[in-house]
Amino acid sequence: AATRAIHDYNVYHPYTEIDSWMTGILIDNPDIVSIERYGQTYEKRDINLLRIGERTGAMKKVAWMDCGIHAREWISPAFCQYFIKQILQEYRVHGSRMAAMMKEMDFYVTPVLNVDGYIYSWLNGTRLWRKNRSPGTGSCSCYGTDLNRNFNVTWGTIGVSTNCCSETYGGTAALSSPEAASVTRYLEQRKADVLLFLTIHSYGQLILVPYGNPNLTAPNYGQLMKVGLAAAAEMKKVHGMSYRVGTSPDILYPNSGSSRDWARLAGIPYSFTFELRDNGTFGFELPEEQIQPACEEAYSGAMHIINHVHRE
Ligand code: ING
Ligand code: ZN
Repeated sequence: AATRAIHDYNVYHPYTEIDSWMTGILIDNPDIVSIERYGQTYEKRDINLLRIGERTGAMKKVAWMDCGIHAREWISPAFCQYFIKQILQEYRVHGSRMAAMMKEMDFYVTPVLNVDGYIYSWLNGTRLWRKNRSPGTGSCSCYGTDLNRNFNVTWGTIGVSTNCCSETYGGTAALSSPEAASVTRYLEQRKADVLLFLTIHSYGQLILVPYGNPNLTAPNYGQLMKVGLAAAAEMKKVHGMSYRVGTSPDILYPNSGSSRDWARLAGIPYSFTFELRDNGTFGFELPEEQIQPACEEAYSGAMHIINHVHRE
């Protein structure tokens, strides 16, 4: 531990640094943290999550969070790092709410889901890469499937492209990407215990609820909106920033094949997409000075939702 550099949460990190940070978190918190490799990317890199919670021996509820499904949204992996640091710090405070919560609930956090894409976005000239890094098929020579259009929920129907050069190319079939397939396979096994699915994107300052397909309505839509609006109110208190709440067709445009929609359809009761800062001034290239305030407000929104689902 003495030789390990202090991790700076206020800068963006290349994947190798996030990977060693994960190991460091494990070494520093072996009593409540484990690392689970639940899949591989197209380029055969491991997809890892950190499981965080007290080992009680009893059945526990699960809150899922994934970051970095879209490569260029760098504030998203930065938020997962901040989130993990923060919940560990709060857990160590004797008698804290987090200490009590971690007896009943585990956090499963994937700091970077689209590992290949994230690494590619750090190379020269490809900062704004979004998709994964699978090559096109047949006569199409562009790279990448949009992982957030590749899940098995009204796949390929709306707000998605069949052109493999498009930023929203949905892939050759539902779950044609190993990344979306890994998340699906993993959660199908334990979805009965998963209360919350929270997937982190940028930008736009939104809290999106299911469904992206306007023909579907979540049975608990009213409850999702109520909790989402309350989370947005908490977020506004932190630095005065406004986050809009709703389905993507209500707020922007419809889409299909997103992980949020799949999670709700699979039976996970609470499923949200966070679109973090900003509103377009810097867009995906959010300056590092804004990492901390963006994470602070997102944390208060996420914790509002987590406290709610934990009380349910
Ligand atoms: N946005 C998400 C996307 O997959 C989304 C979610 C969908 C927002 C449709 C609005 C409308 O496109 C980003 N930023 O990735
Ligand atoms: Zn995104």
